[in-house]
Amino acid sequence: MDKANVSETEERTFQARIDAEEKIEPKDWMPEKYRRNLIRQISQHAHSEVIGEQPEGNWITRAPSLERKAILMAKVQDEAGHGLYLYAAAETLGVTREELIDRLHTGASKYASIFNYPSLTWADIGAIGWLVDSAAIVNQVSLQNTSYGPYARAMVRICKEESFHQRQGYNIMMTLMKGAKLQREMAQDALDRWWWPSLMMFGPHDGESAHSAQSMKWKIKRRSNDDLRQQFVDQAVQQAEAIGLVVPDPDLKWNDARGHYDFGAIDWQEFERVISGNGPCNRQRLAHHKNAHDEGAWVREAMAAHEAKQRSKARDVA
Ligand code: BYC
Repeated sequence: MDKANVSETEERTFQARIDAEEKIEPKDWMPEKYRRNLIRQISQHAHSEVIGEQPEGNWITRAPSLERKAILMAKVQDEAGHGLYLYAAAETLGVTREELIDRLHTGASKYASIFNYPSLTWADIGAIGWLVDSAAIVNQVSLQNTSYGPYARAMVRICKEESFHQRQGYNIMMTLMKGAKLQREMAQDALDRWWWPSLMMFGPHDGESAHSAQSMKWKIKRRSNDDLRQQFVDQAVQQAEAIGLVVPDPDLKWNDARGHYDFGAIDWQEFERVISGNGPCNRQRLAHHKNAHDEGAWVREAMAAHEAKQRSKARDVA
């Protein structure tokens, strides 16, 4: 068999494994495009977790009580952990952490648009936990069944932690809505500002999504962007109503025939602006990450030196 036929056969066998719901593991044969597409998605997911620490980290020193502060610190640490699982999953595909971080810093690799908005009040911490983590859960529950083993397994643990994050966010909103007029207004203002960016988290409409068709065929993605967005809207609207919040969408209406809420048009120009680097906080988020990365250089150097010493000791013993 010539080279082209071998690769055709391998691709057919690969697709058959995917169709049979088998997990693909790091040492298995995979098409180069599958590998690259996974590195793209997993690394952007990892970057989102890490950059996503910034808007919430902004409120750790100003949390309104010791209990809220301890909870928020734990949540932000969890997000760092999610980043680590995901970078490790991406590394199993033959890319180094340095390359991934470099792509983030040069803008070659994206991260979730939502983290380019500022967290202006304490209620934003409620809105992020409630809406952003809800959106993340809806998406990530489906990714627990993604075809690449290390990514799927990372998702299982991440989803468990995200449920606690969502609860703590909703609890903040609930507490504010039981409070004084000023607190209720603060909660409503946070919902007004975070609602539309949360809908954008699911990416462009299905017809406009560049990667969806191939990613669905390879079962990297299990449900479409619009399908997941609809599930999020259906659950969030009821949660908002339950505590007296009003979703900032005049076109929002229950559709009996569809069994779902209809909702208004998303501002895709704003989405494009934010993902191309021109959102309210893009520059600040990247500068902060670069700075933290530079300041951590001595830790990486110390660890590399320690590892080299251990290796040389092991060689001496052998
Ligand atoms: N923001 O063809 P499409 C968290 C890009 S963090 C920015 O539909 P795909 C948390 C997309 O990358 C959890 N970019 O892409 C952390 C592509 O550009 P490239 C974050 C976006 O990959 C801290 C282009 O648009 N979750 O929970 O098939 C505190 C075309 O899109 C966005 C994940 O990352 C966006 N919103 O589908 C609190 C989930 N949407 O790559 C909470 C994992 C699209 O060609 N990722 N783009 O340059 C996914 O599930 C999928 O990648 C997406 C997009 C659904 C996001």
